Amino acid sequence: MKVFRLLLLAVAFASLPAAALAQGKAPPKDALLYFIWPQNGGIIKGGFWCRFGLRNMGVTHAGEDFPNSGHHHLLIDVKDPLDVNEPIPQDKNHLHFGAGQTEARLELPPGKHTLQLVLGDGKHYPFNPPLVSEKITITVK
Ligand SMILES: [Cu+2]
Repeated sequence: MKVFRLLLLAVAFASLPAAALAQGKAPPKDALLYFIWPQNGGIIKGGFWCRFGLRNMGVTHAGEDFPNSGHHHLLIDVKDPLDVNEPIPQDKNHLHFGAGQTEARLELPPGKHTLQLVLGDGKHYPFNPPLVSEKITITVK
């Protein structure tokens, strides 16, 4: 009887590591993150409003942990791949919209720029697999 009980314990512990290591939450399969504006290849004069689109998930504030929701992040001219095991960096190339904003006024220097949206959870981690928009290129005149 004792042997049987030990065996049960071993099974219970064996199933723990996978759950403990899971970092990002999976987004719903039909979730879609996209730019409403600007569009890929767009030519823009001066400052502009960048508008974020999200389908089949909700927008919340940073720090909030509701299921199937997160806040927007805008990656400007970022070439490094996204690490789903690390929070999204916070600097002039990685903008966080932790108040639940769905648009931002941008003033970028003239030239070509890439923009990409990433949805992050309440702790600023990307989902896993990451929910990202198409990376678009715009030209600022
Ligand atoms: Cu964030």
